[in-house]
Amino acid sequence: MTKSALITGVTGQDGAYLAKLLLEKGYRVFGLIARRGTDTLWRLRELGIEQQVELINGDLTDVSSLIRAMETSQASEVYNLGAQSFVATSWEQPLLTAQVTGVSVTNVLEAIRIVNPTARFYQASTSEMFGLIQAEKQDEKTTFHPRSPYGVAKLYGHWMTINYRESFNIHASSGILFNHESPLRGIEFVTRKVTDAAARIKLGKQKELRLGNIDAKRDWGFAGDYVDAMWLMLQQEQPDDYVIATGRTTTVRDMCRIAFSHVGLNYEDHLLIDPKFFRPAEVEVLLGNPAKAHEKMGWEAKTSLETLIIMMADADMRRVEKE
Ligand code: NDP
Ligand code: GDR
Repeated sequence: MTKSALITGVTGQDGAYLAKLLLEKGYRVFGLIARRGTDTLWRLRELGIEQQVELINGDLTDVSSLIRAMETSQASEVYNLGAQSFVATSWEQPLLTAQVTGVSVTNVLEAIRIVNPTARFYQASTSEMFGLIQAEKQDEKTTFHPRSPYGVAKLYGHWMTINYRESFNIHASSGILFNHESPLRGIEFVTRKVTDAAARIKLGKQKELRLGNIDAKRDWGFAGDYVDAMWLMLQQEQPDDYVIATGRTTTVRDMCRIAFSHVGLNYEDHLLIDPKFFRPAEVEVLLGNPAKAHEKMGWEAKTSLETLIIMMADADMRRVEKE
């Protein structure tokens, strides 16, 4: 029988890649779509799957719509990727972030409990929960210390996932994913902001790039590799929590260097530091240890940062050229 999956956040970066992966595996893919004033389907269109994903209207903050989505989709796997996911915005809208990124996890878990408690659940947790890091390399046992309202909201969702597993025996897993990027990354995130700027400056459409803390270090991987890990988690006999990362960390500065040199520019000629982009509390460095995911699920990151940034810069060159 054909399996059905429900993805919240299907219009986001990960939602699009995961939908494609599940369609390739023969799933019927349902996606929760929130009402917006503008078109949000561009990523599904870029991957050529807009017609294949079955969209269900709903919002993470409206549990009745989630119950309906569970009933309509008859999903046996639910991937909760929807969130207010931009860290900087979480200081400007902390309560919205708490509702959408935090409390809504319980809405989804409740919809599962009410409609089909045998459905398997994936929660999109994050390395932002480590925040002010308590170990040089972070793994599943590292103590959390979130540094933003976003990180705090995600930590609530992480613990509710574990709590529903322990309380109701729901097959609920939490993927603690480190930063992952792609040509489908939102323009507000630093990698895409940089590759887009490199393309625009190269093509004479922009002069400078303004960034905040370029000494911050991140463990960056490719979103296409990371959605494999989400699926693998729900295929395990037992639900569990997994760190998903590359095990390498790089400064924003060096990531800029890679992007600009790929298009034949020197980033130092164009970069300006703008305090507007500094955060009230910064996560200075993140570095994940994905050993458990490798040992238990055979997962590992396949794409280097250089390959990833070049893929993104090339995609942005093509986009900007077409404008
Ligand atoms: P995006 O910001 O690209 O996508 C977020 C998705 O959530 C969009 O589809 C958005 O819909 C949807 N959404 C927002 N608010 C609501 C709402 N109220 N009701 C229903 N849907 C809503 O995120 P990513 O794809 O990058 O990330 C996916 C998940 O993984 C997120 O939860 C993120 O926090 C988490 N994560 C991401 C990491 C990364 O590096 N990318 C790392 C670790 C965790 P719309 O398009 O309509 O706005
Ligand atoms: P992050 O990603 O906050 O790690 O969250 P982002 O790309 O926004 O920032 C990474 C680092 O770059 C520094 N930075 C800037 N960031 C942005 N966006 N814009 C700038 O101009 C800029 N200048 C410097 C930031 O200060 C930060 O240190 C992402 C999101 O996808 C979350 O949803 C996810 O949970 C985490 O990754 C893991």
